[in-house]
Amino acid sequence: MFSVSVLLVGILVLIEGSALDRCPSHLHRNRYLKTYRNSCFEFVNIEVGWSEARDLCKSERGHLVVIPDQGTQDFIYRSLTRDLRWNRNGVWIGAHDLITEMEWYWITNRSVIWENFASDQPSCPWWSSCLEDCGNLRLDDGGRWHDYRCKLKYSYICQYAMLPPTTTTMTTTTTTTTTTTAEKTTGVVTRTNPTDARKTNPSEHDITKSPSLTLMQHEDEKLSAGALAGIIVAVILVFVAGIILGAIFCRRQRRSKCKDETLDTRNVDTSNASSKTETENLYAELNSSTSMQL
Ligand SMILES: [Ca+2]
Repeated sequence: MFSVSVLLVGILVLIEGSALDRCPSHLHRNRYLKTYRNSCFEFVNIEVGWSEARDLCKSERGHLVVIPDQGTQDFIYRSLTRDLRWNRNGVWIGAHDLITEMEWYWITNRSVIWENFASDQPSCPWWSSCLEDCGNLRLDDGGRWHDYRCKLKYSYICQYAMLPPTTTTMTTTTTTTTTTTAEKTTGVVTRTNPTDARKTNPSEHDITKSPSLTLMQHEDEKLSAGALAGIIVAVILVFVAGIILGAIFCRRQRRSKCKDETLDTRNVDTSNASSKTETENLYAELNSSTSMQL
């Protein structure tokens, strides 16, 4: 009896959901909520002062938008102009110099390193009281930044950290069993999802991990390989025997044919000799009769 069991384990990693699904669940899903890299951005089209905008973003567990590079700047400007057709002249961003004049920080307490201020911005001329401490992205100046008085009212953009991607690991186990006896051969193929199996029979998952079962599977595979090799050798032997028998048969057929041809040739020679003797006898009788007449 041969018993063959093959255990296949596949691991499928699925990353589910779109980028918007990774935004905080309390945010409204609409055209004003967008994603870029690992952040969600909410474009708020109501006009408030900078401090109020800051507090509103914070109350939603976010912060005023931080623009650390050209890529983010392009995303914000493209969203406002091309996608949302923003009908305001400017929006509040998270840059400010509220702590120390002309030392600009983001709302996240990081220094403003990459910046997109207009050529004459930020400004603090000697004759002014330098009250312009809040950053404003100007749509009427190609998206460049200006420092504005924080009490002015503008729309604003809140930024939120994306939730980590959802990763699901699914393990699939395939078991094939074949049993062969002298009287009959039975093949059984079953596919088992271990997740379902654990639900119905918790102990089954542990059995598949048993070292003794793994050893039995290896022994079965060895037996199967031996049986296959035996079948191949038997087929080769039968094939070779057929070739040899065929060659012997053909050789005998050729010999029989040659004998027949030789016998036919001999019969022809004998017939020719007999005809020759009869001709000679007739010729002799003719000569004898001619000489008697003379
Ligand atoms: Ca200032």
